[in-house]
Amino acid sequence: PARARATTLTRNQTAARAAYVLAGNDRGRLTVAAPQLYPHMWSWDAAFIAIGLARVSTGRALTELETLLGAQWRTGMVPHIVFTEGETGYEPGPQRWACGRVCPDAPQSPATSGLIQPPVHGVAVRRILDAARGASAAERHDAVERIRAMWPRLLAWHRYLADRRDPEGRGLLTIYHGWESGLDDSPRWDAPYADVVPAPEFVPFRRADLHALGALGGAAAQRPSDAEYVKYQWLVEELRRARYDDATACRTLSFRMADVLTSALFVAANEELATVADELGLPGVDELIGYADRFRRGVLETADDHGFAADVDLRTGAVIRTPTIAGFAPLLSGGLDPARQQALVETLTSADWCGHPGFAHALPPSTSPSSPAFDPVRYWRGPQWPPVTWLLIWGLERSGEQETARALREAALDQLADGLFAEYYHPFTGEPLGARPQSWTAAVALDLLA
Ligand code: 2M8
Repeated sequence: PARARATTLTRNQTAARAAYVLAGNDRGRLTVAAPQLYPHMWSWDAAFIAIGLARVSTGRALTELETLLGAQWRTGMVPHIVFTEGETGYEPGPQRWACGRVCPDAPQSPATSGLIQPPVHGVAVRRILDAARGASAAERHDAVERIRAMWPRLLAWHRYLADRRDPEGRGLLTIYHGWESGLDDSPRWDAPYADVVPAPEFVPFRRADLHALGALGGAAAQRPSDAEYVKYQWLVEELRRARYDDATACRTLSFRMADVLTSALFVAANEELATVADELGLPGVDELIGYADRFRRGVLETADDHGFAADVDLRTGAVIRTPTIAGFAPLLSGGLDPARQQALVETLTSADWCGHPGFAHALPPSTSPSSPAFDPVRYWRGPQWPPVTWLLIWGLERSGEQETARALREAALDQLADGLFAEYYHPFTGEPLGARPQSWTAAVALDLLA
């Protein structure tokens, strides 16, 4: 495909347009992930959106998290989708999940999905508190009070993850569906998905995503395949049959992975929340630090000699070392010894990753271009994703890798200067792909530009 760079905005123009995009996707108490393709609230999108909104209004940023936590299940689970009432353009919709009907722990209203997503919310809370420091005394007071009020829900969320998603205490979080990883069709899930086989009587429902993206062209090549989608739908069916009960799910599901990237993000979120608790005199500091230590150990135990981390198939015991972005998890959890950290940063900037000489922007691709599974346009199988870039910049800064972080930040700002805020980008042509405008892309742009 031809290079699609139409405009290059100045940084002020980019920030102004990003704020405009978020305002356009604002539905009052929540921001839709993307107006056509994702007309609801998504859990980890909401956290990134809050990180961006914190640069505009800490109050509005907190509203985003309050809406999400308002849909929390009795178990402490924070659902991956909070459905907007009356929106029918997304499948699977609330009827398909039927959470409120089959599971006593699910809220009756709002309707939600029955899955999780990476727990980056604690990172957002920390950023909001930091942003409030520079705000007026009234805004700061309001932010502190609202963080106090949501604290029990944040702690319950982390407790749910530590207890029910790591029942054996190995320091890695279990996911029941590729959707839970946020990196839906990543090649790291190809092998486990081979064992996800829909029952012969299962009738797949019509996909809505291709239709929603239709007007942009090329949708089928940029989204997961039909074969993958049937498996995604079947896993939802399996979960519904398990009544979304964690103990049953652990026995019956045909997909059960220890997700190293989600686990590393959990480490970081625990550390961030522990500093918030410390600063505001809230309960749970030791508990949060305990979780951070346990899951950091879990993440690091999967790392090879170069610090590259791996997922574990909990059904077979197989270690999955596919070269995807998830391998860089230790840059988010921290704790690598200096030699392996240096090796991992060298891998990240090498020609197998950001440093590929053909790339339009030296940014992390979702899958290594040297992997046979790499596909430059298909979703999480190759394209560059701005929120993941943001996470790596943030992780590198926390790991003391300022120079690499700075280079990524500059490259990210160049990419975002097209002002389109696409869901993901073609690594070689710089072409925008997927939905646009995508809220989390605008949000990370706002934060990086602040
Ligand atoms: C994508 O996932 C949803 C399912 O959750 C979908 O394809 O329909 C992923 O990129 C996920 O990480 C993201 O949170 C969501 C909304 O942006 O879209």
